Amino acid sequence: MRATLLAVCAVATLAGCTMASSPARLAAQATLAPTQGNAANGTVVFSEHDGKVLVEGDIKDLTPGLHGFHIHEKGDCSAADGTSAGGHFNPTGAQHGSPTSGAHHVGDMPMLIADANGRAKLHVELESLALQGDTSIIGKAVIIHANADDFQTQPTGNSGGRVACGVIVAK
Ligand SMILES: [Cu+2]
Ligand SMILES: [Zn+2]
Repeated sequence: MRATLLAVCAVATLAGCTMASSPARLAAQATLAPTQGNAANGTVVFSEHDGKVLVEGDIKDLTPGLHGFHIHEKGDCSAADGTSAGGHFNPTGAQHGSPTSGAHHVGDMPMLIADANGRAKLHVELESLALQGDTSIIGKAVIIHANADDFQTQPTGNSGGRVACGVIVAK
């Protein structure tokens, strides 16, 4: 599709190429820093297209295994333990759950899976996230938890302490 648009653009250059300059794609990023006593750090990039948001995470220095991974309601990582970010971002008043099945908070994302070296990469498209409008995640915070998310315990998923936090800013 992109190649096609570029070809059209080349042909239409003399006419100003107005049709090919589609609106800038919305994107946002969070740079995660460890909370006190933890080491996890990395980046998460969000890009919206076709009504979905692609989430691309690259996190290092985790403990190996599963980690709850959410967007929390306040873009405030100032507390040493990350609690300043508040609860899960939940603008629709839903229950906590898995983003891939049934009811869930807007801020619920699939768990991070850290390898033996503590590295976790995530690449997933989520329909519930948005970078504009009432459910926009810009200005909220990404939180990584110490333990796995059971996707059942309300309203947290019982995933333990907060090991990293980063505010989501428009890119
Ligand atoms: Cu969380
Ligand atoms: Zn939740």
